[in-house]
Amino acid sequence: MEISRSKALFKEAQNYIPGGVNSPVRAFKAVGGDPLFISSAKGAYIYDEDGNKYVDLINSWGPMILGHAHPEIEAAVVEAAKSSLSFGAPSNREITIAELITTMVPSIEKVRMVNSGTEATMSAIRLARGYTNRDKVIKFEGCYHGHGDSFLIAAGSGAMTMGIPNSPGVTKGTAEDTLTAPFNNLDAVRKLVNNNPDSIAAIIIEPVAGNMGCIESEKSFLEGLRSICDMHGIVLIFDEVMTGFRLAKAGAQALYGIKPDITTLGKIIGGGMPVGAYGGKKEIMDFVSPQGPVYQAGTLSGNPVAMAAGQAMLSTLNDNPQIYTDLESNTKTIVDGMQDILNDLNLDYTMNHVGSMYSLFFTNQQVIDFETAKSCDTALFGKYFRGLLEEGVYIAPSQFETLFVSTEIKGDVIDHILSANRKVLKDIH
Ligand code: HOZ
Repeated sequence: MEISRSKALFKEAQNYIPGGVNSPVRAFKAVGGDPLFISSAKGAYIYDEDGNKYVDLINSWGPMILGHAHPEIEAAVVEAAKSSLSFGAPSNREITIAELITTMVPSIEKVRMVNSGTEATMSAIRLARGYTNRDKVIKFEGCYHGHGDSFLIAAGSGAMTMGIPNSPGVTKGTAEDTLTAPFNNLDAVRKLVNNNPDSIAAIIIEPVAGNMGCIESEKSFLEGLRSICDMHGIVLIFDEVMTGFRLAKAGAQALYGIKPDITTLGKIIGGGMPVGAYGGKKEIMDFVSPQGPVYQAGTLSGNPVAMAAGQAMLSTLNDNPQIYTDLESNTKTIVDGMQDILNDLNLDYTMNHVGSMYSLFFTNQQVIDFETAKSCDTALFGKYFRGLLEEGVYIAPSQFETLFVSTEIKGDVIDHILSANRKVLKDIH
């Protein structure tokens, strides 16, 4: 495969951009080789600057659930752009999307729009702290909630990929206010809560973890968190930046039947534009400024073009529930097919799969938390990644990310994914 133009662009980019990329995982450091510079994408496919075509299983890390350049979303953006790219003042679209979100996600009674998932999670814990008048938060090892200081403690995703789950630059004071527990371990949470009476403002969790690969929560674990929070006046925050509008209209909380106090959203909510949101119980959300004392603001928050994209995306999902059934069954076809290949080759790997998210882990252990995710053979993953690229399949360049299936990944595209996997898995062993 010829990627000389991507190589040249990467070299040039490093003169002006730290590491040549605007988000670390994209540098391919964990898998070796040079990152692809992308020139366009349509439907199930993404095209690099050298004209190579790949099936896209990253889908912009989740937002492109309907595939790339979806006609209705594109049209909504073009139409909105004609009336100015930004107002910095309230507009009608903000009401429409807020109403849509509160309808689709029943635990959200009021919602505040921001510009990214990181902003959403940072704001959500400030709100929880202001509401409870407490300082500490509990997060889970390997969960990633964006790059806010409080969350770069035992963080997954790019931080884990780069081997820096605790970042320099986070002050000792901030780090001390973040307590961590192993994912799926309720006893550890009970212990933290008992050892820190009346000082925990929030427990934040990805109900289906997507940032140490895809790992499902046990239902009893989430139910246990809900009852600990109720018992101790702690705000339960579900970070559904990845899972929101993906696993169901109402996200993972609908799958588990558990209502968090606050939900953070991102990715799909913007249809590919930079949008995030946090919302939840009215009583808590009314603590947000200007209604309440907890300050949070943004020049581009509620941006009209971004709201138009989000509205087109969410209303398509809301009006077509069949999308979720199809996504789930297409993902199952991929996962079952891969499992058959792994069994035929007598290979000992773990596949995790929830709805349209899945991960193949290069370990013979069951992957249920950060420790088991870390048991993976990342060098072998690198070989697998590079092999798939050669076969025209683009997956996340890290063992510690999940893959996202779009509605465009079906039929022949699935056949291509499976035949590429058969060849590559055979080759690398
Ligand atoms: N780390 C994010 C996904 N879990 C974003 C990665 C990227 O956009 O490069």
